[in-house]
Amino acid sequence: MNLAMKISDHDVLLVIDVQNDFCTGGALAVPGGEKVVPAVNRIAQKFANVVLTQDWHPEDHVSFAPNHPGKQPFQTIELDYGIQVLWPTHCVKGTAGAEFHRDLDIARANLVVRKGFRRGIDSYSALFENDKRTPTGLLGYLRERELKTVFVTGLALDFCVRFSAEDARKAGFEVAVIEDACRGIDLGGTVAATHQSFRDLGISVVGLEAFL
Ligand code: VGL
Ligand code: ZN
Repeated sequence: MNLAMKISDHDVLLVIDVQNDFCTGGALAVPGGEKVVPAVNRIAQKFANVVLTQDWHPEDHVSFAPNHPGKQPFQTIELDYGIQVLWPTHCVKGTAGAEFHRDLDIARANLVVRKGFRRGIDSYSALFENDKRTPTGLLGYLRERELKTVFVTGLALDFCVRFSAEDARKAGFEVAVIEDACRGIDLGGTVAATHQSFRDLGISVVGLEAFL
């Protein structure tokens, strides 16, 4: 039986934050982060529409633990938009850590969305920043391009992939997360919470084989 999925011109592959700082040796390394690269490259060949996101922070960003004296990475603080995890300094705009992994086939992308560039707001989702209101512009792009189904890959499964998939689903798109083209951080159960949320919202979780 041929399981190959038929990709249409209304489908888009969203590749989240496949950047050096989220790969082995990076400032906020996701275990096995670089392992998504060959999978993403293979899948991307099947899509006419590929969008990359790039985490892109100023050095004084509110999400960086060193900007909060006495705080350690992975502790949380309360901001006006809610609880914020404090991260090691990562993906500072213009640095090598913020560059895409060198083997990522970035030539396949027709759009790169940078996010997290406002000092006072973090942005996990590719659609809305962490205040849930400030748009990145991607929603308008998806609608204007008449894209209907969003396939999500990349890093990290339980943060930026999760919030991007959730926001796309809530905005009315069909959403599928290609799990073996993602890796998670898993901070105290966040991967399990991600799977539960995907079930609750009707976000499909699919395997790589369907695309090969
Ligand atoms: C991410 C934490 C902080 C991600 C980005 O790409 O999942 N996580 N910034
Ligand atoms: Zn970040």
